[in-house]
Amino acid sequence: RPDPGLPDFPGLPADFLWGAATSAYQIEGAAAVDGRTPSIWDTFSHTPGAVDNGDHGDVACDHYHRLPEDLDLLSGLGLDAYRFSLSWPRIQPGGRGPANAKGLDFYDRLVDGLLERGIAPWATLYHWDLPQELEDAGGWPHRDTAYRLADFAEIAVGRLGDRVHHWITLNEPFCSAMLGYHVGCHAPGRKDFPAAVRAVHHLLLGHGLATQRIRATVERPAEVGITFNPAQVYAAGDSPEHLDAARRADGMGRRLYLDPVLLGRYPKDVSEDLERRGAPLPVRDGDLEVIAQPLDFLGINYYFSDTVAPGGEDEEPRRVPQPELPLTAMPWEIYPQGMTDLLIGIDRDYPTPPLYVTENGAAFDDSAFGTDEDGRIQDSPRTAYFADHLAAVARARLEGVDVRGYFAWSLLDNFEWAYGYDKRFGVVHVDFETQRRTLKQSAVWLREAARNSRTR
Ligand code: PNW
Repeated sequence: RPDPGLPDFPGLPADFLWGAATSAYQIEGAAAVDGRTPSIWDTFSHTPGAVDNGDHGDVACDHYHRLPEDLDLLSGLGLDAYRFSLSWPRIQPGGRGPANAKGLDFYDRLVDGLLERGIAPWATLYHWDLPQELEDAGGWPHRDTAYRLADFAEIAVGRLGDRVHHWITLNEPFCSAMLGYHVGCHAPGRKDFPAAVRAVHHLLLGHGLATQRIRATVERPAEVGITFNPAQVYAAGDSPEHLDAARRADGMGRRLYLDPVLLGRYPKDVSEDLERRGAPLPVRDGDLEVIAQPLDFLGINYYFSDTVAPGGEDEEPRRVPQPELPLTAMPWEIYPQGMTDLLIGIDRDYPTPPLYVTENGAAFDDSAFGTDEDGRIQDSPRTAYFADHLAAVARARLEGVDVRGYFAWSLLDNFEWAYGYDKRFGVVHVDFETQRRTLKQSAVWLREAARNSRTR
């Protein structure tokens, strides 16, 4: 019988996949251990002024040295799947050449530990930690980097593909390209729009090449997908100018990524716009066939929506704050219906493979919440965020969208990129002085909600 106070999600089937997610640079630490070389995030985070409080991932959650404890923690949450990423500079230092045995051994232990505990491993190949040497050779704006990703995929899948059956090539190429090479708030911190547009194309090319390589390497059937964070855009008004601003924001934030991968072509309005802005997509003959490999699933990360109006910088659409919406600590607006609309829109606009929400979650100032008698942080706003967004996923399913799972971001409080350790997304609290882990109430809620939905 469902516990009182535990919401039921009538749209979610009993075999819905419940998981939690992390990424390598955000949790592992052990930055210079066992042959790992620097990634662009090591360089960037050690650049004065780049990350809040001068934080970096040298130690992070020290997950590399605390693997058994963290696996037990995860096991205690009773989830079906764990999404993690592989550190490229740990597995293939410098981004070229032979594999580093000690780096691969770590992921062997991780995967075996998950399987022993009955948790399905979902591996992301690239969650932003490009080997610095590849950046020095030109990074993602340089075409060769796409081929390097395919070689890395072969190493990773060659070693783990007998046990890992779900592979995600890229996490959020929008962030890698636009935040890394245009806005400059993420590694490598460049501010060069034409370079960022070249990065978009080469990331997607790398995705296609890696997908081909995974399928050529692994004997057992592997499911391959990619994770996007497509913008969910609303127009702030009805005027033709407003609708045009929304079209452009949707073009740069959603269609620029989904069209090539799912339709095999770039959106014409967007590529013309990019040419006009002196930032053409460097497409060569045959690239789009590579990029549009059939996929087994599509990963969607959702945190917030965008409402836009004309008249931003460089004639770009401008984001209009929605003051009636509550905020997380980021501060990001909380709008669960945006997730329903996003999933329905993707299903409507594309021939989509099965969808999975590969990230969703919220940062809150946990120090403002009390603790219960078990020492658990009473993070009810985070629990409410999960509950409201799972309800939003359930509504999309009831509308016929084939969304099959949900990964909470994140298992642990971790290195939140440009914001460092102050922004806490974990369902497990981490004391970064002592490395002590403590469950938050949201973790217990997730466990119970998953169990409830399975036995309904
Ligand atoms: C995602 N934005 O990043 C990443 O996949 C995670 O590694 C990260 O910790 C999580 O979301 C929370 O931020 C994003 O500025 C970073 O729009 C920035 C943005 C979106 C997603």
